[in-house]
Amino acid sequence: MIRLKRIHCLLALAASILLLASCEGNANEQAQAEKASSEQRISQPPVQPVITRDGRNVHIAMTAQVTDVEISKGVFYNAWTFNGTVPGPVLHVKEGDTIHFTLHNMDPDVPHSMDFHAVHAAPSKKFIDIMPGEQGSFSYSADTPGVFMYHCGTKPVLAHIANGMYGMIIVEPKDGYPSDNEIDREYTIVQSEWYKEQDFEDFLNGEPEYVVFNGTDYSLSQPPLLAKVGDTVRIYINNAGPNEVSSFHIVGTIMDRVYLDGNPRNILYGMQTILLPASGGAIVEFTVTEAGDYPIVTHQFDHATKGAVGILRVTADGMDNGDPVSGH
Ligand SMILES: [Cu+2]
Repeated sequence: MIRLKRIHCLLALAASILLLASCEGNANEQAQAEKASSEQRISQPPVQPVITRDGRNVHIAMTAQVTDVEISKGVFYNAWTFNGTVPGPVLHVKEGDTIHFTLHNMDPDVPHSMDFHAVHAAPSKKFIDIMPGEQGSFSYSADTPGVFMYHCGTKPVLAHIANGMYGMIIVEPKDGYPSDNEIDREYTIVQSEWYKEQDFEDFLNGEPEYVVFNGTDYSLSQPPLLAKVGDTVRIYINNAGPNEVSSFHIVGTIMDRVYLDGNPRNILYGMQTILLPASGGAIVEFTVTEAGDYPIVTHQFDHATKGAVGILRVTADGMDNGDPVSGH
């Protein structure tokens, strides 16, 4: 198993031995102290993002941090996160806004960065690494409406996404969606995979241990999502991967409208299942006509069985009736 967080310590140890051969004892002590400190499992409390608006300028301040997150009941993963949660916070901006983004890297060991799929930007200038303990600020305009992934883009990207550094940014169209006035309820779902903790070999060649919605294998069933009979429901969905596609499906209904990648011009009608590539997003809308529990799944049932199941509970008054969830 490769412990990525320790690579720099090993490099420091190697450098110390090469460059300070005459002080071998001191170098070894220093390297060992660094190694010991980096091997302490830290868990930094979640820090709330700070988001303020000034006209068409949106200021977003986020953290990169190491935090234990619960991925199944009683199962914790020492994750690399944005703001201490996986997925990171859902960001909302409007088409035409300028995003002024600041990333504070609280991780004591590893550089991190931010890659917004919602913007045009030179990655070599705007998605650059922020060193441990430092912060960086970047500005970009959000000119394309949609439902986009954001993620850490630091190499190896696979490790940073598999360890939890991703989330959803919604760029609302300047004129809204054609169906806005029909929507009664909205939810956001990010699908992703969990592998063996901090195990790059498993990220690369293994199978996910969990495939989840919103970070855990129970987040959308305990408690269930809710709707009232007759409601039209909108779900913003994004598949963070890092490796698998999603075959997004809601049992017992048909998606009346789908906006692929959340663009109002990419509209499809009457869809049973939508394919979301890794990083892909969509808005799905449907009307629930009968009371009951509607499972939300990826129709790749190995992945659903590994956790990617939610429940939309539809009741006469839209309140939870407290029944045990019934689902797939
Ligand atoms: Cu990162």
